[in-house]
Amino acid sequence: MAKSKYEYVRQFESATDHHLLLDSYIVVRVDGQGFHRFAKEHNFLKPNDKRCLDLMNRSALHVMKSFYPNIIMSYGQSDEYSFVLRRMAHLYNRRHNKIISLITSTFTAGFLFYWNDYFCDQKNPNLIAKKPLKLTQTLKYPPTFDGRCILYPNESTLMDYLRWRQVDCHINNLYNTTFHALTGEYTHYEVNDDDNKFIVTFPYSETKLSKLSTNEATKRLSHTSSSDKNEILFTDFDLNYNNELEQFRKGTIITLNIEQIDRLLSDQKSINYYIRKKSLQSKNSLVEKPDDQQFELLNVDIIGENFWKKYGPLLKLL
Ligand code: DGT
Ligand code: MG
Ligand code: MG
Ligand code: MG
Ligand code: MG
Repeated sequence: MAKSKYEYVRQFESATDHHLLLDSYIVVRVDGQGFHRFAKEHNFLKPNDKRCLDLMNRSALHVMKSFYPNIIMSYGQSDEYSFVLRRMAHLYNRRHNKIISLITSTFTAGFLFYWNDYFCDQKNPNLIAKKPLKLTQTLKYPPTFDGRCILYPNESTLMDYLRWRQVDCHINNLYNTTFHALTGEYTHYEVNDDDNKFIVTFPYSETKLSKLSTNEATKRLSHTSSSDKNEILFTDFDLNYNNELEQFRKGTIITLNIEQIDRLLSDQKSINYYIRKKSLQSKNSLVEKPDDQQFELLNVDIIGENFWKKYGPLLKLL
């Protein structure tokens, strides 16, 4: 086909679309834009709206399935999710612009697509609230996410990156839990042993405890340590922070389950070949899109060594 005289402008693209360094871990982190406002406008429960966190997990799973087998681990908390690409991932020739924009828009599309499954009460039978929740069924405006791409040169910096996000989760969640207990807006979740449903209560909204204003609560918490906050929760509110859901305290790790990891490890050669070739026509059953059951959602500590020992094979695969 004849080229038009305007074709030359394509050359300008190369200046801004670089290829990410080979043989290094690519982490893409997406983060809700202005979610402070989004949470308020949609009456999110405080400090944690499990519906939103579950929806974030669902959206992340959608990303992992879409980009399988390039992403086999991710970590999410609050309004953010980090996706770890395998160091030899070769999707889109590791083009920075493609990777960052596709992962971010795939996540955002998932968040919108699955919204009703979590925020429409009739469809989310796992949550039982002790008083009617304010209607949040309908989106008031389209939520958006920003995305960034970071390269980590080795296993230990990658592990420290994930630890950093989990420490952030812990610090913010302890702060927010204490803050909203002080203001009387705290929501408590308990798992019903009989049917594993979550019972939602609002223990301080109708107590006689004097509720602090936002300013007063901020002042009360300034210069307090973690143990001060634990103490406030325990003595003033009879609340043991360790009994909060692990999902809130630790965030969520999504990985392939151990069998699936072993399966991939046993055929590293062909899977690596596939990743390099990016051939979607491959007949190899290993690269068939996995179903939801092949992934695991974990709310566990990733700061200590235990997780990394148990999931050693995962690191080998990364
Ligand atoms: P950004 O990321 O710079 O555009 O600004 P934000 O407002 O998204 O701030 P960010 O990402 O630092 O913090 C997340 C905000 O989202 C924070 O204000 C708390 C809110 N948020 C996230 N999840 C929940 C939730 O489950 N319940 C409530 N009430 N708020 C939440
Ligand atoms: Mg941000
Ligand atoms: Mg945000
Ligand atoms: Mg955030
Ligand atoms: Mg096109």
